[in-house]
Amino acid sequence: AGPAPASGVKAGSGGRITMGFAQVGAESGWRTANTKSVQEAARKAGVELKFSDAQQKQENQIKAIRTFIQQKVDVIAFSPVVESGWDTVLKEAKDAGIPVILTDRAVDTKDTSLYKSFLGSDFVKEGKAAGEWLTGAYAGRPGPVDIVELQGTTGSAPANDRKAGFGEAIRGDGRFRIVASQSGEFTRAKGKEVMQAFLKSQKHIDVLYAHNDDMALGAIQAIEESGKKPGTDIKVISVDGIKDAFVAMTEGKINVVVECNPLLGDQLMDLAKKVVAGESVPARVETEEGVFPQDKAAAALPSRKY
Ligand code: GYE
Repeated sequence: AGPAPASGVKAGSGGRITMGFAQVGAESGWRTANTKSVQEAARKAGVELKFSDAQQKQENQIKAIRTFIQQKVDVIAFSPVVESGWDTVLKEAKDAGIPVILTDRAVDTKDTSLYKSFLGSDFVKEGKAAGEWLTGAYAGRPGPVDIVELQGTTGSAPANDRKAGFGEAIRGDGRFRIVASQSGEFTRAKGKEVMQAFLKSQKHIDVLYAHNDDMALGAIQAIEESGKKPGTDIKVISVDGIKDAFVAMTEGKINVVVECNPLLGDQLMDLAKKVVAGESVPARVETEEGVFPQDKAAAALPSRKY
């Protein structure tokens, strides 16, 4: 016997609610932690989870959502791989009377009635925090400061917003110039490959800004293989805060990590139960996160949960 269903929850199968969850993929350490969090939270909350992995392809996510609609799940949650192109399938879910919760990444639809809530981070704020760390680190020092940027998945909310927030933070100061910027698709392999290309094409690089830790870790390999010291010869700024990045910080190879919390499972299950019960929920639920410069890494490492 599983846990008793929350009162007022629609009886899908024996009182349990069924959630269809369309995940982006398994591209990063962040994503792996996020998937685990959602699966464990569903088990704890007595929610029957239908889980689908889209392998970073929007068409696969749309297919998964259509399957969930056919299966008449009680609620659909998904982390949209890119921001645009969701109106049709979200309309289909709405017409079928199935509530949708966006987790982690946002969509750019103007019609906010197409989903009940968004649960995740403020990626613009993360990008800004990354940029502000940089302007602080170079306070009183001469320029120019040549930056290369490894962007996340093209068209994804975290790539768009982390770029925008960072740009905003450095814009007012002419010393900072982004000399090359390209997608590393949020993966280690691609992060390494693109960094190798940057190291060949750019005469001088002061700073690497990577939109996630996995790309930073891949890029660090490329920097080391080129005979340079990551963290010293090239400063490294990254986002997420996975354990491997904290280890790299303690080794002096990453200078700062802006945290992005993937452990959204419990909050998601709470929201899901409420929307299925017809209760009102906030349109946006934001997670709390910090900034970890290198000198805080060793103390923080043992308590990192992902
Ligand atoms: O930063 C990255 C992952 O959407 C916040 O996706 C998430 C991002 C995360 O692949 O590592």
